[in-house]
Amino acid sequence: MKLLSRLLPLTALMLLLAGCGEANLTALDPQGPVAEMQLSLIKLSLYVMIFVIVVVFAIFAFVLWRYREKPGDKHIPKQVEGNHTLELIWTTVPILLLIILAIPNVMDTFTLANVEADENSITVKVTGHQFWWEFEYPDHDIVAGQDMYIPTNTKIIVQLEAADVMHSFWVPALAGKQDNVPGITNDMWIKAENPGIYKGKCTELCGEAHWLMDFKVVAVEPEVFEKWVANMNQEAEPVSELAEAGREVFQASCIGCHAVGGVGGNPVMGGPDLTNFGERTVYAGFLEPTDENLEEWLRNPSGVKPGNKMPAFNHLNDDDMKALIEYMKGLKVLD
Ligand code: HEC
Ligand SMILES: [Cu+2]
Repeated sequence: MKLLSRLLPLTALMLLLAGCGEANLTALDPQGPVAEMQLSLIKLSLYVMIFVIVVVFAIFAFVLWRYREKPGDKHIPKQVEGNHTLELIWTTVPILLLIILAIPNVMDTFTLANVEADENSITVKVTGHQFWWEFEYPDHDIVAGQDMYIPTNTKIIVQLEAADVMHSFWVPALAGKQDNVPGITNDMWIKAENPGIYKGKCTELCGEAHWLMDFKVVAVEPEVFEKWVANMNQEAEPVSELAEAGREVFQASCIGCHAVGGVGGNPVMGGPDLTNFGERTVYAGFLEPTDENLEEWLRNPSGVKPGNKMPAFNHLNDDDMKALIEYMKGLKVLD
């Protein structure tokens, strides 16, 4: 009963922590060959460790029981020094286990380090900024913000860089972490088997809003990717008169920092490319995509995401704000 009362809170805690996992934000449900390789290495190491623990504890328990003190038996056991057979066993078995671990580890390390291009691979330069992500496609002359679009079943060569401080690129369903370091390019590759939206996080403490520096890898069929590429260098037509008016506000206040359709932006103090902003599933990396959230973001960005570098536009009147929001929601490239 006492044991049970101790185990219950522990079980409750475990269930609670299990609930912390977000869909897609797990390395245990791999969605591509890189994550699959890494998970199989994790599993292999785990099995080897479990084997060692079970064997050691079994021998330990047996010896405790077999050589326990027996009532009345006061004689000193036979004193032995060294045992060749035992020594041979406990030297060879660990060596064998290490070889079992080493072979797939070394093989996979080479496979994972191979960032050589193949005939249909695509290169994406990923730059971490405080506190957002930039995805540049040098072969296609495209820059995208926050959402990294990739075609399915295609090798994506990822070149990691940082604009300010260190960040770290992690899309658990597709691959393990790799750092973005200022002045250095770190290479890795990923591949997604199925279309889907895979969540990513910055995993290097990079400042106040580090924990909100989320992004998405959006894997789409190759035909959809072609369409995306073709449309990312042009601005969507405003859908209404209101959006047209919003476009003017945008041209006057925002274009100097945010590019749309390849025009505008600022490499030093600018923010994410907004060409396909209307297709974001979250705003600024983490906000539910509602008009209210967008307005709150525009009026008081650092109240929503502490320490970020976007200036507040609280001076915009209600009409301009409404028009601007209408325009921004219409910035789409896929429909
Ligand atoms: C001085 C440069 C600057 C100006 C001017 C500016 N922004 Fe930004 N903006 C940023 C930066 C930097 C970020 C990234 C903030 C972050 O998430 O850390 C950003 C982020 C955003 C985002 C979130 C983007 C996303 O991909 O989810 C939106 C929306 C946005 N800005 C809209 C606007 C609008 C509309 C205007 C004009 C009214 C504007 N910005 C003016 C710098 C600027
Ligand atoms: Cu970061």
